Amino acid sequence: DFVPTRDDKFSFGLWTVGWQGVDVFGGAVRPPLDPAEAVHRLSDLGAYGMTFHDNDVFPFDADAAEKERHLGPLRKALTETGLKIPMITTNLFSHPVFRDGGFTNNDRDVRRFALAKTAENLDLAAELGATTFVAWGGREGAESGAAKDVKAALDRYKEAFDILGQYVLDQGYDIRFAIEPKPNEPRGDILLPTIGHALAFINELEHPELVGLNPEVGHEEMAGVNYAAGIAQALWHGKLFHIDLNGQNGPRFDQDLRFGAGNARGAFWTVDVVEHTSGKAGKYDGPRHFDFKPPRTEDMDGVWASAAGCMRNYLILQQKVRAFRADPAVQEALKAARVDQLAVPTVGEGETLADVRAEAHDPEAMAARGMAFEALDQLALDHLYGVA
Ligand code: GLT
Ligand code: MN
Ligand code: MN
Ligand code: MN
Repeated sequence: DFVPTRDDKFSFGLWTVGWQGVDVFGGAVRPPLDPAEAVHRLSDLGAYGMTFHDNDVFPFDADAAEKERHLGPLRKALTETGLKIPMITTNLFSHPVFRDGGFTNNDRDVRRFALAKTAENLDLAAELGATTFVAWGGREGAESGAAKDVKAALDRYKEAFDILGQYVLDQGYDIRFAIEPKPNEPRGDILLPTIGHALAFINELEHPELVGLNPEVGHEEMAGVNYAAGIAQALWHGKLFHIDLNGQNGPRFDQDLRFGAGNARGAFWTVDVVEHTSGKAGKYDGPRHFDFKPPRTEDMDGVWASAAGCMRNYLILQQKVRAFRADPAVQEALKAARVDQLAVPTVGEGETLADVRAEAHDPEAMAARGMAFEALDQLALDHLYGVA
């Protein structure tokens, strides 16, 4: 049981299992991970895809020949295993040149360099068959007030997506962009800090249809908001292009725990939304992508145990949410909670607001009815805690 297969569509960032444990307080605790080995290990564990930043695979200053020296073995491993590259992203945050960000850097030269670096990586994405291009703007932001003219920065952010979107169209690439919000870390305040900010921003773009979201569990929880509700809204807008699954314990530094660790109840509802939302919102059918950091306590065995744990926890929760939805007691409790009524338009077909106003309303009678949500939620917890 709980053995992942390719059909589960699990994918991992190369930078997750490849994280050497470098943090602000200490250096590497693990050796570098060869991308080709990562492909084989992830494939053996049951993943279907791996994702990466340009500089996870080849160095920042690599020329064409050096890039190919690094890409060759990766391509070979992909062919050997059948593992996919569903998503690629650009590192616009590690090199000192990006100290003030890429697309919104105050320094125009840096912005032009960031655009060129990203376009080059789009070519690679198209070549490797990636259809999603994540844009995490971790360095786009500021620590202080006057340093960043937020309105001008948003002009430049829009300019970048407009130009890159046009490039994708001109090249005929089958690629869509997915913005990944985050409230802070590494910058004091990051632009497009939450799902909501990013959704509103996308409406201002020249090609909004090309741009959606890659929400991360931990990033939304750092902002104190509900991830499952956030991705449900992104789905409702047709903008859930990709997801970063991991674990977090409330508003604190970005923990990037393995999926299912941290806020377990939040993880239950996350899987419920990913697996079951229907109606106007439709269903998410993209990769179940894990963006976690195996804790610095672990050696490489611990890294693979942590990666396997992400998938195992997803499958455990998938079984639990399915059992929850199928449980007759739950279906009864959903009715008692009038969840089905919410799917019915408030004003019926052929009716007008005037009909509603003309109707006799009895707010005291309505007010007397409890919502029966606690009994329903207890059934959910019974399923989550394994006693249903
Ligand atoms: C970085 C960040 C992640 C993003 C990655 C994509 S890089 O590790 O912390 O949340 O998803 O750029
Ligand atoms: Mn994170
Ligand atoms: Mn991260
Ligand atoms: Mn992420």
